[in-house]
Amino acid sequence: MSTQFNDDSLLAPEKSKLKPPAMYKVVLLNDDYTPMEFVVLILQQFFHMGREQATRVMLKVHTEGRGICGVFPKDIAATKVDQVLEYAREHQHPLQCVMEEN
Ligand code: TYC
Repeated sequence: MSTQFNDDSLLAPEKSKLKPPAMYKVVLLNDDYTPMEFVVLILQQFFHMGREQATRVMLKVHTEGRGICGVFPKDIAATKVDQVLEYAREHQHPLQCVMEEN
Protein backbone atom coordinates (compact mmCIF):
# COMPACT_ATOMS: atom_id res chain seq x y z
CA MET A 1 0.00 0.00 0.00
CA SER A 2 1.30 3.48 -0.88
CA THR A 3 0.90 6.75 0.97
CA GLN A 4 -0.18 9.84 -0.91
CA PHE A 5 1.97 12.76 0.24
CA ASN A 6 0.76 16.32 -0.18
CA ASP A 7 3.32 17.76 -2.57
CA ASP A 8 3.11 21.57 -2.88
CA SER A 9 5.10 21.52 -6.08
CA LEU A 10 2.16 19.93 -7.89
CA LEU A 11 -0.17 22.78 -7.04
CA ALA A 12 -0.56 25.68 -9.45
CA PRO A 13 1.47 28.68 -8.18
CA GLU A 14 -0.76 31.27 -6.52
CA LYS A 15 -0.61 34.88 -7.63
CA SER A 16 0.72 37.02 -4.78
CA LYS A 17 -1.68 39.79 -3.78
CA LEU A 18 1.08 41.63 -1.89
CA LYS A 19 2.37 44.78 -3.55
CA PRO A 20 6.06 45.55 -3.06
CA PRO A 21 6.44 48.45 -0.59
CA ALA A 22 6.42 51.97 -2.03
CA MET A 23 9.98 53.27 -2.18
CA TYR A 24 11.15 56.80 -1.46
CA LYS A 25 14.21 58.72 -2.63
CA VAL A 26 16.09 60.73 -0.01
CA VAL A 27 17.23 63.91 -1.78
CA LEU A 28 19.84 66.36 -0.55
CA LEU A 29 19.47 70.02 -1.59
CA ASN A 30 22.23 72.53 -2.24
CA ASP A 31 22.73 75.74 -0.29
CA ASP A 32 25.48 78.37 -0.18
CA TYR A 33 26.61 77.88 3.44
CA THR A 34 26.92 74.23 4.49
CA PRO A 35 30.59 73.21 4.21
CA MET A 36 31.36 70.59 1.55
CA GLU A 37 33.23 68.47 4.11
CA PHE A 38 30.17 68.40 6.38
CA VAL A 39 28.00 67.07 3.51
CA VAL A 40 30.58 64.39 2.70
CA LEU A 41 30.58 63.29 6.36
CA ILE A 42 26.75 63.11 6.37
CA LEU A 43 26.75 60.89 3.28
CA GLN A 44 29.35 58.60 4.86
CA GLN A 45 27.71 58.49 8.28
CA PHE A 46 24.01 58.16 7.44
CA PHE A 47 24.11 56.62 3.95
CA HIS A 48 27.13 54.32 4.39
CA MET A 49 28.98 55.69 1.35
CA GLY A 50 32.73 55.46 0.95
CA ARG A 51 34.61 58.76 0.82
CA GLU A 52 34.87 58.80 -3.00
CA GLN A 53 31.18 58.15 -3.64
CA ALA A 54 30.21 60.63 -0.91
CA THR A 55 32.41 63.27 -2.57
CA ARG A 56 30.86 62.57 -6.00
CA VAL A 57 27.31 62.89 -4.63
CA MET A 58 28.18 66.08 -2.70
CA LEU A 59 29.68 67.66 -5.86
CA LYS A 60 26.61 66.65 -7.89
CA VAL A 61 24.36 68.41 -5.34
CA HIS A 62 26.70 71.42 -5.32
CA THR A 63 26.68 71.79 -9.13
CA GLU A 64 23.14 70.60 -10.01
CA GLY A 65 21.19 71.76 -6.97
CA ARG A 66 20.06 68.36 -5.73
CA GLY A 67 21.15 64.75 -5.58
CA ILE A 68 19.90 61.35 -4.46
CA CYS A 69 21.39 59.86 -1.29
CA GLY A 70 19.51 56.57 -1.57
CA VAL A 71 16.13 54.86 -2.08
CA PHE A 72 14.37 53.27 0.93
CA PRO A 73 10.99 52.09 2.24
CA LYS A 74 8.92 55.00 3.61
CA ASP A 75 9.74 54.69 7.34
CA ILE A 76 13.46 54.30 6.73
CA ALA A 77 13.54 57.27 4.30
CA ALA A 78 11.69 59.40 6.88
CA THR A 79 14.17 58.41 9.61
CA LYS A 80 17.15 59.30 7.37
CA VAL A 81 15.65 62.73 6.58
CA ASP A 82 15.10 63.36 10.32
CA GLN A 83 18.66 62.27 11.17
CA VAL A 84 20.20 64.54 8.52
CA LEU A 85 18.08 67.57 9.47
CA GLU A 86 18.75 67.08 13.20
CA TYR A 87 22.50 66.65 12.70
CA ALA A 88 22.68 69.73 10.43
CA ARG A 89 20.63 71.77 12.92
CA GLU A 90 22.87 70.70 15.82
CA HIS A 91 25.84 72.02 13.84
CA GLN A 92 23.98 75.17 12.78
CA HIS A 93 24.12 74.43 9.05
CA PRO A 94 21.09 75.17 6.83
CA LEU A 95 21.36 71.85 4.93
CA GLN A 96 17.99 70.63 3.62
CA CYS A 97 16.96 67.08 2.84
CA VAL A 98 13.60 65.79 1.55
CA MET A 99 11.98 62.50 0.58
CA GLU A 100 10.08 61.88 -2.68
CA GLU A 101 8.11 58.85 -3.78
CA ASN A 102 10.18 56.97 -6.34
N1 TYC B 1 27.24 74.61 -1.90
C1 TYC B 1 27.94 74.32 -0.66
C2 TYC B 1 29.23 75.12 -0.60
O1 TYC B 1 29.64 75.68 -1.58
C3 TYC B 1 28.25 72.84 -0.52
C4 TYC B 1 27.03 71.98 -0.42
C5 TYC B 1 26.97 70.78 -1.14
C6 TYC B 1 25.97 72.34 0.39
C7 TYC B 1 25.87 69.97 -1.04
C8 TYC B 1 24.84 71.53 0.50
O2 TYC B 1 23.71 69.49 -0.10
C9 TYC B 1 24.81 70.33 -0.21
N2 TYC B 1 29.87 75.15 0.57
